[in-house]
Amino acid sequence: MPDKQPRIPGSPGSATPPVAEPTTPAGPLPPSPDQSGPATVSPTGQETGTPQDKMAQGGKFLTTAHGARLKDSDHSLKAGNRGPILLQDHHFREKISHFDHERIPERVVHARGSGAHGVFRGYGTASKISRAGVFAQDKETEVFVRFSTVVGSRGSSDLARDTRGFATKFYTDEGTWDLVGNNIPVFFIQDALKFPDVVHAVKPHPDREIPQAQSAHDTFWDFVSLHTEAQHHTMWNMADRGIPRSYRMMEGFGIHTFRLIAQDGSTVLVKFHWKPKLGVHSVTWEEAQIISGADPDFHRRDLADAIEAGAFPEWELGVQVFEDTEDQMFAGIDLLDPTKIVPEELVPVEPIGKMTLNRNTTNFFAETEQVAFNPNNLIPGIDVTNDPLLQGRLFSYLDTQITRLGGPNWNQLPINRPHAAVNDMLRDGMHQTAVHAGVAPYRPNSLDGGNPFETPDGDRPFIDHPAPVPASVKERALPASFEDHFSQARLFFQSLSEVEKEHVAQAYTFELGKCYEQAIRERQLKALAAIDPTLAQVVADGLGLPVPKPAESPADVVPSPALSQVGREWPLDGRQVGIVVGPDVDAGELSGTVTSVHQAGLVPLIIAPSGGEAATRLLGKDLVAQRTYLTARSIEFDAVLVASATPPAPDAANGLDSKVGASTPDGIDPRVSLLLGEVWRQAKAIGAYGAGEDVLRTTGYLEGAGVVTGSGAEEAVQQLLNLMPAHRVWERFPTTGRFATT
Ligand code: HDE
Repeated sequence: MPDKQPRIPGSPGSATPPVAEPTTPAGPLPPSPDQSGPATVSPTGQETGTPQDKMAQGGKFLTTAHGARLKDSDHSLKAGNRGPILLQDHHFREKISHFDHERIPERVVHARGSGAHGVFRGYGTASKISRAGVFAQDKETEVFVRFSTVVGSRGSSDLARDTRGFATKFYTDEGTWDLVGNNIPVFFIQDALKFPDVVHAVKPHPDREIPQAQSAHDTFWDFVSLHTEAQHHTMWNMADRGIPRSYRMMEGFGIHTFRLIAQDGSTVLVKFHWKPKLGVHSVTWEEAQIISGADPDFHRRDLADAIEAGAFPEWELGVQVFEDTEDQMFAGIDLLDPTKIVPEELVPVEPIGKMTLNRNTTNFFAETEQVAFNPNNLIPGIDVTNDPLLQGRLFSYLDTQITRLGGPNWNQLPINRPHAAVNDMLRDGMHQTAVHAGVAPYRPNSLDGGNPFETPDGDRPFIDHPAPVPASVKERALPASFEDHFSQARLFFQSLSEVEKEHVAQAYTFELGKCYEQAIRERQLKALAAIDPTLAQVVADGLGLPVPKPAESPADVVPSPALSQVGREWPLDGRQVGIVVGPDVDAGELSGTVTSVHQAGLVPLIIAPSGGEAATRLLGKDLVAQRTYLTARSIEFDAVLVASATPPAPDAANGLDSKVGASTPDGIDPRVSLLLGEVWRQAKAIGAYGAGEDVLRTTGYLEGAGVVTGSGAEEAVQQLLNLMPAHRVWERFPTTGRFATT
């Protein structure tokens, strides 16, 4: 890699490979500098002092799993070179048998995910309401975060319209705390007993196992239109929140109300919020669809690349704090109902710490796949409430890991090991890796000196808070306050900008249009009419159906502007700028452009007619073409800058590049024309300088909103950077006026 250009993340391995197969035996290469494995603690949380690079494979030579060196791994042991394989070929049997068992069951939900290591630093602001040490001022705690989609299987696309998981493991010195949340602050259901129902409904149909990773099908809409407590969550899914731009640009929510306990035993109720430094942003539906074909690993790549580039993703953890009253209500909102939010305008989110993700995983399976979260993992100072959804989760997670991770000792997998000393009396079981000492794993005992002892109050035990349980009867019922299924769906919709409302209407129309059964569409339209008659009307028009009359008029709601993504400006860390160049590009000027983009904290990606030595001849030895007209696609760029003329390259002639449509303006490579058309529709900033301006003129984009030019490269880059903090050129999105006054 030439050294003038910043290193572009994503290269495999930590060293550049030679063309010829290496012949000198050497030890394993170190991981890339951005990577790290789990902390080197023992299965029971003792620091081992083992250096990270001594944790995995060692030695120069290929061995069996038992360490015997092998001479030949290309040929099985046979009775003569034309004969059958011999049963005694241990290397063959071991290699094939292990391979046969490489897969473990994927998660029932949240199978597709991506993780990273980081650190959480407390601000100290929560210390007065919680005794948890993790919140203490400047206290640093290691974390591991796994983001996920809910519905799809492990290999599904990152950009399915779906809720995203946002699960954080805090390895605190008082035990592990798991905050297992989502990017949407409400859930589909109110009672955990309904979880298998909603999941069975959204998963592919059981007969044909289609569609994969989608909610646009009959069983999903059948369920949510009947079980209308799902309508609020569904509204968020149909909004742009269902297709995030990046994991780095998502909020996270604990959803349930939790209880914090202070040093003096006093309590408050809280809702947890993660606020991303980069703001909340989404892709367009067109982008989501292109991504699912062109780069299904889009979110996974974005997270890893950003960390490798040093653009460390950051979130502030905040809490909405409520008095721990007997009725657990706030302003008429039942705090135990997980389908309700409390608008931030009513109760602001108070920041209590910051999380920075700064290390990529070394091994996806060992870390991201084997990590096991559990809402039961609580620490002194943080406790649960009686939210009926949370109560059910307290059973499910421990149970699911036993199947998924093959036994009861999943806590001992390196990524799940606590960083606090463990002295439990759990023994034996499948895959036991701790070598427990002593003879008396029972209490009381005298043979092991009475160890381990129960913790006295002064030594920070976890105390189940003695919350009063109201006098009651056993019944299968929810409080009456849980019966309002529509007013907050309306509140959310009414809080969106006009463009965002158009997107919601489009999403409903698309999803319901994909259902085969008209009865299901009609039933869902009824629910929409109860939420927002204008939305119901627009969707009904789109479906060619009459709009139902609501049984009663929709509730009066006060919008919460904090729920909209439009109208603010955000930092640009790690955003990608595509710089399109043609055969006449001025390499000196281009070098300055690349440097300016990089110095602003963004990732410049040069898109040249071709790569390799041809690109070196064009760009000089200091610059590299990271993309070619053939490989580039609009979805990976947050903005595009055209730096020269872009005449057709030979590999597009006669329809050779199949992504190109038939017609293109004269003198422009059809791939460049396609790229500009897509970024235009996606409302991204577009810039040009020099002969690049003619490219925009010829393609018809020069005069449009959010299109900037400069007398020189420097000015063009600056103007482009000025546009980008708003995330999109919002005025470029078409609106119909249908939602102008609703
Ligand atoms: Fe989960 N959920 N869930 N869930 N959930 C799982 O646990 C479950 C719920 C969430 O990256 C499973 O280890 C029930 C709400 C995330 O590994 C399983 C109910 C919220 C993840 C399970 C819920 C979540 C899971 C599957 C209804 C947001 C992925 C594999 C009571 C607050 C964690 C596993 C990761 C995973 C059960 C509802 C978030 C089956 C029964 C509400 C982020 O145990």
